[in-house]
Amino acid sequence: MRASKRLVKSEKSKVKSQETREIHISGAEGLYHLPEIDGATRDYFTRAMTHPKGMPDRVLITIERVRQRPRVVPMLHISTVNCISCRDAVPIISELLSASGVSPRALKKGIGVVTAKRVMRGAALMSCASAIRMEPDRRRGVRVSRLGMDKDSERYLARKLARSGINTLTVREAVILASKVAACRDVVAELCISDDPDYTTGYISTRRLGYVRVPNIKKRGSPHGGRVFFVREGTDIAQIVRYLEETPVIVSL
Ligand code: WAQ
Ligand code: MG
Repeated sequence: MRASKRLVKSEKSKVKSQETREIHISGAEGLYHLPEIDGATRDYFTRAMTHPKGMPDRVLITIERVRQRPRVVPMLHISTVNCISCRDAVPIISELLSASGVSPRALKKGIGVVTAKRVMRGAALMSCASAIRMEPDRRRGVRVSRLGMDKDSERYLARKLARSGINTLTVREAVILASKVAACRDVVAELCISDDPDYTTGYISTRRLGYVRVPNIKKRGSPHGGRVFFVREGTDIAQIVRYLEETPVIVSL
């Protein structure tokens, strides 16, 4: 699902390039069995129409048959760091990502992406050492799709999150996405900040550290956010993009 809104005239004059006229409101994707599709489509529609970023004037819901058997990847271990103010967030993120092989340059540029004025629909791919942007379309980014979780793992995850009072669709979907991304050998780490103005918890994730939640990663009310996947230097980008966008993946315990 993808919901967007065109800017009105007065807002338009402030933006220089044509493509920025459409703003991204929300997007979501999943893997479903045929009998679930009717309900899932309605849920996506409701989400599109009730998003805190406003009312969209275009909602696209694409349904595609997937013939390939999904690859099963492990769910990341979940933890939360103590971060009481957004001033503390950068040092915390820096320490975690540096320890995972992200260079200071890539770190700085990556933070720039997730705090930039213009919110991308997908994620940036960034070389973890040279900080070069690698995604084919830098305006759109790479959209992770065809991902889900098996029912048993979903129940386990929901119970686990409920014990910490964080059993929300937002967290469950983020854990699933981060687990699919982390299972890609050529991705070193992920950094995520929600673009929802009132959602101030972000995360960093790596195969080794797992899914590390960072509360107060941004100021309340900020409409900025995004995702960066730091990739191994000199890797086959087309192959990574194909995995993220097209390979069906089920996250499991
Ligand atoms: N593929 C790639 N990038 C995406 C995708 C996707 N499927 N979905 C979202 N993004 C990018 C895009 O640039 C968005 O602007 C940005 O991420 C944020 O998306 O444990 O809700 O859906 O409490 O706003 C983190 C949960 C929630 C932390 C993240 O992201 C926690 C969230 P949002
Ligand atoms: Mg959002």
